[in-house]
Amino acid sequence: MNTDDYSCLKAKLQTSLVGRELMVYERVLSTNKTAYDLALSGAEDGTVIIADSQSGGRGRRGRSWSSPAGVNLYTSIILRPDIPSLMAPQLTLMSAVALAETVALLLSGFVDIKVAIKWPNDIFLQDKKCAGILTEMKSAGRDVEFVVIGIGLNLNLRKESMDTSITGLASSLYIESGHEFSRSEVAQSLYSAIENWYKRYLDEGFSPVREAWNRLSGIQGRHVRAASGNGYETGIALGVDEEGALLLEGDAGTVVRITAGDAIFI
Ligand code: BT5
Repeated sequence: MNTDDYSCLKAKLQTSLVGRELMVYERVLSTNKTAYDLALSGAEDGTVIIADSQSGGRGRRGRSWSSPAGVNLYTSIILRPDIPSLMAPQLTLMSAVALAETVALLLSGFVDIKVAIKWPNDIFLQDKKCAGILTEMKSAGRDVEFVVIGIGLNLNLRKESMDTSITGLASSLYIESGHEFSRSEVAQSLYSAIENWYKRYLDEGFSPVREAWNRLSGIQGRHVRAASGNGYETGIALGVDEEGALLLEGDAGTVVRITAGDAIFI
């Protein structure tokens, strides 16, 4: 399996923005890096990069993303929204909602399994991670010049070929459902979902994204420990606020806003 998987994708896309420019590579260091470089040289809003494999797939904070060939989806989308840079994290939450809904729809015909978003950007199936999002941004003054939304989704990855560093932590749609998915069809659904949510976000603002994220995360009311600055904050999660920060209510009733880092249920 190689880039041929994606040979008909362009013709089948049902989007008007996301994927109107589509570049498919056999192997890159990181689709986010390729997309970022292309955006710097003026690539247009909605440009999409896909790779069959990545030699240096990136996670957040210097972590890596295991990216073997032939089985998973690795894609980055360039968006040029007219919003302040401070609001850019909302696009990560928007993408997580689109991704979670896509995964739920794909699995719905095969298994009855809960798809959950884990703060801020992981998609979990049965307590194992099947997808992650890395958003990178360039600002122009106080506004966004462009963002690159990078998505890694484990599709047909088998347990026995999983990188040892993620065995026990990771899953794939195949592992959970016993069904193989067409990468091209999954990409097509994902780009439609992202485009629909993106248009809604630009028209209606963050509120509908926030409502969907809170519902899909199941985080509200849970006891959470979240990284904050150099330490940790613990509290009951109230959900994400209007700007996309996670709100935790501590024992003394004070509410803390978490804008980055990881969170775990305790
Ligand atoms: C993420 O980071 O979850 C963001 C991952 C984004 C990957 C995409 S692929 C296309 C685009 N191009 C890139 O170079 N990146 C993006 P983070 O929350 O930091 O999680 C990273 C952690 O997830 C690692 O430290 C591992 O524990 C785990 N992990 C690594 N590879 C994985 C995989 N394939 N499936 C599940 N978990 C994985």
